[in-house]
Amino acid sequence: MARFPRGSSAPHLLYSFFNSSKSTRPSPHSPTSALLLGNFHLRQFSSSAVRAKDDKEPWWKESMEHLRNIGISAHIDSGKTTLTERILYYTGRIHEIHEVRGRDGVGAKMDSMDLEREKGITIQSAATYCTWNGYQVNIIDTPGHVDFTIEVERALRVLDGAILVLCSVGGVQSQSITVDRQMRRYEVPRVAFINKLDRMGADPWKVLSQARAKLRHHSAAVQVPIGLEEDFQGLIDLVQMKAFYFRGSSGENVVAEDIPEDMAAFVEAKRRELIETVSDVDDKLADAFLADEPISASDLEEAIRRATIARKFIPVFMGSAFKNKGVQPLLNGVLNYLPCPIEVNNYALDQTKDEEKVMLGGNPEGPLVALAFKLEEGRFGQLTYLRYQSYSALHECDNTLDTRAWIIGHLC
Ligand SMILES: Nc1nc2c(ncn2[C@@H]2O[C@H](COP(=O)(O)OP(=O)(O)OP(=O)(O)O)[C@@H](O)[C@H]2O)c(=O)[nH]1
Ligand SMILES: [Mg+2]
Repeated sequence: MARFPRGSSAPHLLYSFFNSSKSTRPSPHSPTSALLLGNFHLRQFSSSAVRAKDDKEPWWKESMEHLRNIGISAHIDSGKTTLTERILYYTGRIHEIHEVRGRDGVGAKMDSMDLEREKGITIQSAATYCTWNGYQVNIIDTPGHVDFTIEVERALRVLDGAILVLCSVGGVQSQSITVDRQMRRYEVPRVAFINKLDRMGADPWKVLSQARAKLRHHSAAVQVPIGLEEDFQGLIDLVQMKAFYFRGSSGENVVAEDIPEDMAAFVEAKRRELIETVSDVDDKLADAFLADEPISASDLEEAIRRATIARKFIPVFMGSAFKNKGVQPLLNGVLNYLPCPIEVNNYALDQTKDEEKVMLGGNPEGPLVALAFKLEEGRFGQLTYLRYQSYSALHECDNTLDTRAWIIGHLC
């Protein structure tokens, strides 16, 4: 499995903002303007394990490997914003946790609009970033309400991977089916997170079988909860075969312990189920499984990564964002199982060559190619959110453009 050393050079931010109030028209002759943007959903994936190694690795490769662009999507009220708040807290981006509709009246960081705070729902997608174990993770928290589906759609076009949140009580709902269909349409590899294990009636195994039946997920749990509802205490990792507890006032101290003896048989059965499910779609793991060879944690982790990036498998995580349990292992799962930008090949269409497909492999050495995926009226004028696909020409204060929308900004 691709394990990367810590402390690499800071990865480039793939989301950027520019103020379009200083617009000028782009040159129609620039190489970039010849590309018809907006076709990034034509994708292919290649895991680093199967990608041919270059003899001489380019300067940007390591920083790209340390980057994840992910979205958090699901039906309404499943806990996406609560989960994002914890992610920002554990990664040090914020120093206090505030709840959606919390008693302190402050509200979660990502629901920044007054109306969002008043209603306690997310209305617009919001982008943020954090660093975790030396990786930069760019995150888009999307709304779950059916009226704002277009916001999810826009976000999914520019993401390399996603967390699909499911409620352990409500299970798979009609909006979960819609969001999952959107993820499928944009070919986004995903991990699932079954949230709210602390709630009365929580049943993650029922939700997992619903996801298999209703969403046709080829999936298996990579964790087993220790207790449920009020008794929910921690999680057993089926790859590492360790029990994790979340101590401290906000669950910030993750403590690894041995698996409780009374759960050993159940955990063994669930690990076997995980290996069997991944073996169905991964030949290398299947060979080891059929030969009855011992399967190490790293063998299993690599196989899960290959199958997830190939969109043949969905690893299922569990927890309770509200009770501060299970968020850090989920973040590790994002790094371990979701692709980095150079494992995703997006395509643009070259207008000068009869819309010939041009592969954009996340390589920053090509001409500047970006998709303006979201416009927002802010205090300082119109903000445009860009996803860069290649950008060697990009320097501070460069003029940059989106040929389709005829927007030019001044990056400063
Ligand atoms: N018991 C419990 N409640 C939770 C959990 N996660 C979130 N909630 C609560 O569920 C409600 C909705 O949470 P949000 O984080 O706003 O959900 P969301 O998915 O972002 O909602 P939308 O963006 O409006 O679709 C809030 O009252 C949260 O406090 C959890 O793990 N357990
Ligand atoms: Mg929300």
